[in-house]
Amino acid sequence: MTLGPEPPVPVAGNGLLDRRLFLSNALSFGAVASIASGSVTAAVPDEPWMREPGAAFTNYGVPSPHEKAVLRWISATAMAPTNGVSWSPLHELDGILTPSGLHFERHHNGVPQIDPALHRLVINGRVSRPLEFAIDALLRYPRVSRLCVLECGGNSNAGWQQKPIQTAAGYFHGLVSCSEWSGVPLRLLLDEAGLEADAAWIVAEGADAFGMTISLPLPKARHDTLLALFQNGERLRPEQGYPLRLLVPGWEGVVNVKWLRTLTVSDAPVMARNETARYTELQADGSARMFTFEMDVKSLLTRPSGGMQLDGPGFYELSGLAWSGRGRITRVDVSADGGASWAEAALNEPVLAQCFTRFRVPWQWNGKPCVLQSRATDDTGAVQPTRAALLAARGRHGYFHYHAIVSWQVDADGALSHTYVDADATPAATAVDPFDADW
Ligand SMILES: Nc1nc2c(c(=O)[nH]1)N[C@H]1C(S)=C(S)[C@@H](COP(=O)(O)O)O[C@H]1N2
Ligand SMILES: [Mo]
Repeated sequence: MTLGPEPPVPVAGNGLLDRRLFLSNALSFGAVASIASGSVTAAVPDEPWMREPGAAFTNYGVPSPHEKAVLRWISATAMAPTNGVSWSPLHELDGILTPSGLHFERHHNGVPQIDPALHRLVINGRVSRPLEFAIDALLRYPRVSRLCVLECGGNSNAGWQQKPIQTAAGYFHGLVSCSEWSGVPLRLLLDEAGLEADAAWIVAEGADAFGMTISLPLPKARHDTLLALFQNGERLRPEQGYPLRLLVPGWEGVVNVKWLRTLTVSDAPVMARNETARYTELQADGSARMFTFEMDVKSLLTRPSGGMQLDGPGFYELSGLAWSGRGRITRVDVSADGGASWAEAALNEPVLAQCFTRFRVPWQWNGKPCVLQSRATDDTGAVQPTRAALLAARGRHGYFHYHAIVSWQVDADGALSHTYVDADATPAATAVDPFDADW
């Protein structure tokens, strides 16, 4: 790294700078660039809002009216308005926590309005004592809290399409959100009910008008699965499963059953629609991928990202999110030359297993067209694949678990768009019908 007034030497192609730039006492930001709006010559004038008292206290705060464009983007059809998703605006957010009101949603048939006084959780099946719990009773059990992501298995699935989709980063990758969840370890209640010798799976059912059932292997249910009652400090939002949901850290969204009603212990999976017709994928060799519970290592640059506009050559911070359902992020590399060279990004603390990790890297843009990418590695050694490698491994029948490196094209005028850097030689197996979308 260069000291003094000299600009720092790039560590990778097209102006990527050393991640320790801001940590070094020897370097000042002024050595890189000045982004200030101007220099001050006169006294700073008072603003109108300094001359009268501000607004009164509120019982429940809401964001500034100037931030009203920061919204979830809803995709549901007019024919079935209660079956669809809403995407988290990841490109508008910073840090690792998703505000509860911006957590992505996936409902198969709307959000039930449940009276917690009437709601019950039943544990039955292969247990020695079938049990019923009122919410008030569950609130008396010991709880644990943990930060972790929840990601739909269908997140980012537009990546399987032959043409790069042009939409904001969050409206392409935002079927993932990160919260602090608090609740009762499921193990406590299973042990209280007493598991029978052949117990191997748990079939969970929600209380919405979808009649959703899904099977969860018992080891994961006993390992770290939570009966979540709280999200980001307050009780769950109705959209996230109020008053009670399963929280299965690192596993695909569909097993995180909302509005949880029954847990039936069984010796085999139930083979419901969402584990046979959906979340199961035909492979090139004729076999099918099933019960692909763990979400893979993944990352994307959120700022800047597709649809954004750079304000001329000069200094930018590249920032994004990395996560892995299998463990902790150990490293994120960023490229500004389409993957030809890489600079290691700084990881903001905390860096936790199955949680969003925020990464940042300083960048000096020279004003020429280039391609920005990020590549995450987790503590199992898994490295986020290129799109070409993912297509080669999974074929063209893919719909779920798309986690390839994301490429943002920067044009000479500073406009960013989504691009694929590898030529897409293999023809798509089937045309993707956007109205047949299912997550
Ligand atoms: N009861 C019930 N649970 C459900 C669903 C649902 O429609 N009904 N959708 C599932 C799917 S596919 C996903 S991705 C997650 C989404 O959780 P969220 O809406 O809190 O983001 O909930 C899962 N649990
Ligand atoms: Mo999902």
